[in-house]
Amino acid sequence: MKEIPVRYPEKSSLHNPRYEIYCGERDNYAETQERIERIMGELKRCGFADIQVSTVDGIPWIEQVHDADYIGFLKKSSEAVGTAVEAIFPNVHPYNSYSRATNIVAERGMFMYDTHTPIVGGTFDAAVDSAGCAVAGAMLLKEDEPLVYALTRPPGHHAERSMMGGYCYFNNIAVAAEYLLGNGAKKVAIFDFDLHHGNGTQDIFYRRPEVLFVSIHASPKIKFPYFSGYKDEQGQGEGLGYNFNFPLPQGVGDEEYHTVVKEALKILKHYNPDYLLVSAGFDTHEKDPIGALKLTTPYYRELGRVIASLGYPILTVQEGGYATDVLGENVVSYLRGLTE
Ligand code: Q9C
Ligand code: ZN
Repeated sequence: MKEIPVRYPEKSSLHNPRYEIYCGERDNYAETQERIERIMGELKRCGFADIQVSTVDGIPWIEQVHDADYIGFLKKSSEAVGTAVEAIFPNVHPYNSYSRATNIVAERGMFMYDTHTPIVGGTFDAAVDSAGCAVAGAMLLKEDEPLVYALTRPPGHHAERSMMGGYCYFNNIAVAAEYLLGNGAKKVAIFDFDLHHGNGTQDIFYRRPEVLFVSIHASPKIKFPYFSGYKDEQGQGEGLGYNFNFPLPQGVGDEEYHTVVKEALKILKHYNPDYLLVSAGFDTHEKDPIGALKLTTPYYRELGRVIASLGYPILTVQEGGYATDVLGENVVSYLRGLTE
C-alpha cells in the first residue's frame, strides 16, 4: 500500500480546557488531546502513514481568512488567561442592532457564539499551529502529492470569519483553501462529512463561486450549530448555487447515508475542482457520545474509496469525532479507502 503523507501540529496539547458549559451546567470538554494521540497511535500501527510534524506558520494565511480584530481578540484573551481566570467564556451577546463592543465582556459576546469553545492560555498558539498544519498539507498537494492528511487540532469548520464556536477558533480548511487559491488554483471544492454542519466554512465562502461547499450533517433541528445547515442555504450573490447542505434525521445508518454521499459526489464532480479538500469528522460513528448517526467503522473505508474515485488531489483535514476508543480505527479505515 502506498504511503500517505500525514502532518500534525506540535502545539495542539497547549489547548486543554477542562470543561465547557451546556445549558448552564459544566460538561467535560469533549475535544481532547487524547483524540489526536489515539489517531496518531493507530496511524503508527497501520504502517502506511508517513508522519511528520508541521513547521508552517499559519498566521499569513489565517490573516487572509479571519478579520484582524478577531485574531487580535483571541491572542489578547489567550495571554490574559491564567492570571485571573482558568478559562474565558462569553456572557452577553449583541442584540437587536446594538453591536458596538467597547468593553472586554462585550467583545467576548461579539467574537464567541457559544459556551462550548472556551479560551485558555494555550488556545491562540495551538489554533495558529493547527491552521499552519492544514497549510502544510495544502503545500504538499501543490507539490503534486495526490492524497494528504492533516491531523489538525483544534478543529476548524465551525469558526466563521469573526466568530469562534463548536470547539473551533481558526477555520483550518478555509485557510488551506485560501492558500491554494493564492497559489494558482482557480476552483477548490470542500466536502464536509463531520456530523455537524460546517457553518464556519459556509460563512467564509458563501458569496464566492471559486469555492464550492458541500456538507452532509445531522439536521440543525436536532444538532449543533442549530441555526444553520438547512437545504435552502445555497449561497449568495456570485456564490449563489455553490453551497449545498444535506441535513439528515436522527439515526441514519451506512446504507441510507451512502445514497446521500453519492448525491454529494455528483455535485463535486460536476464542479470539477482543481483540488478537493475534505473536512473529516468521525462523530457520525454509531458510538459517538455526542453523535446522532449510526455509521460503522468499515463504512469509512467505503467512503474514502468513493471520494478518491473522483480522481482529484485530496487534502483531508481532521474535524470532530469523540468516540476516542474507536477514533483511530475510523480514521485509518477512511485513509485506507482513500488509497485503494
Ligand atoms: N457537551 C465539532 O465536531 N456541542 N464540533 C457539544 C456536548 C458542541 C462539535 C454538546 C458540538 C461542537 C468540530
Ligand atoms: Zn462535529
